[in-house]
Amino acid sequence: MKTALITGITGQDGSYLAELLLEKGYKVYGLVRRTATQNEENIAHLKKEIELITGDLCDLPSLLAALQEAKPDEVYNLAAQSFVGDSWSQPTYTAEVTGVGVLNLLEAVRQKVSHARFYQASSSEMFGKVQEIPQSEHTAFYPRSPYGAAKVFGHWITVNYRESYNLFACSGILFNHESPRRGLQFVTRKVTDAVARIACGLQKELRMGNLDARRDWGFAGDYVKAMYLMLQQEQPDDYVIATGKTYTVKHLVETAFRHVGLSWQDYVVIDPKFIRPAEVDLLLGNPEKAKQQLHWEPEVSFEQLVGMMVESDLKKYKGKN
Ligand code: NDP
Ligand code: GDR
Repeated sequence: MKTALITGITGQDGSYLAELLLEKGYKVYGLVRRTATQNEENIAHLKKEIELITGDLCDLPSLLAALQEAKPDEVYNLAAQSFVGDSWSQPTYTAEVTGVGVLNLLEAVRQKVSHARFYQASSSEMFGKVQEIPQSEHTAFYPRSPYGAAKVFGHWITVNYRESYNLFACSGILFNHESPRRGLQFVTRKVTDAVARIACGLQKELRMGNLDARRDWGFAGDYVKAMYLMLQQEQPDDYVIATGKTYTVKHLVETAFRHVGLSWQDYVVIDPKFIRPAEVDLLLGNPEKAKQQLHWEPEVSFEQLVGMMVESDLKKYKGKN
């Protein structure tokens, strides 16, 4: 039986990855932060099957202890301050968790379980200002936020540990991926949650930022399969994971409102509060390498994804008015 340690197990991706690895017969450990309130909604259904270890990416001793306890064959580093918008108001914190935190975990792996395979959650936000369309493993990085800059550090330090210490370390450069478990701050879930509330008579308007930004949106359940596949290859490498299709935020809004038979123009208000100091205008990934080498394909379309998220939010609010 293989053993995996997942950091960020309480997040969107952590919970889907834990399900996948349990299905494959892994023993799964999850690193969780000490919190004053319970925030384990995404993993509540898995609590009997996984082992949780308290630790923090910013606390090296806790990482060393976690690896000593779990002795994993595979380490998936999904933990991060992951909300781009907040990375301007908390830039140092974001750099420490999302950037230096990766180094802490790599160092702990090197010292405790140097045979283990390591996955780093890199991001299409590293591409930032458009250098090339579509973006592939060869596209230059030009991050546009403290989050993007921290992820570039995390990405390169992973490459550096692979080349310096011969660690089996991979980075997945994942484009936006969403699900009913997505945090409410992110644009897809903010929109589907608001559409459900509006349809149920619980909310009157939806305040949004830049509707012209374009994103390559996929389904988180599909994307965690790519993480697993990367660590099963003969050689460690980096891969872009994307759908190869891009849509505007406006199209997302339109699709979600249409799903409940409403017209978005009647409800959406532009609020400068949600406009970012610098924007990533266009993300469109080229997943060819992953298709060829990992035999990975996204299965859920954009329409299906938005429909799935609106339906899940509707279920929550129906009958609440
Ligand atoms: P979430 O924001 O849903 O989850 C982040 C997780 O990190 C949570 O479990 C959170 O714990 C944990 N965490 C935050 N800070 C720390 C810390 N200091 N120490 C330990 N754990 C911490 O993110 P996603 O699941 O969406 O994304 C997973 C990873 O993939 C992230 O690294 C993200 O940056 C990256 N990524 C995501 C993409 C996406 O579209 N979803 C695309 C590309 C990359 P808590 O519950 O306590 O807050
Ligand atoms: P992103 O995701 O920044 O791409 O990072 P987010 O959903 O926050 O924003 C996507 C785009 O929508 C625009 N936008 C708004 N965004 C939010 N959150 N709220 C709004 O009201 C709003 N109005 C317009 C944004 O300006 C942006 O252009 C996500 C995170 O999961 C990262 O961790 C991950 O690395 C990248 O995806 C790939």
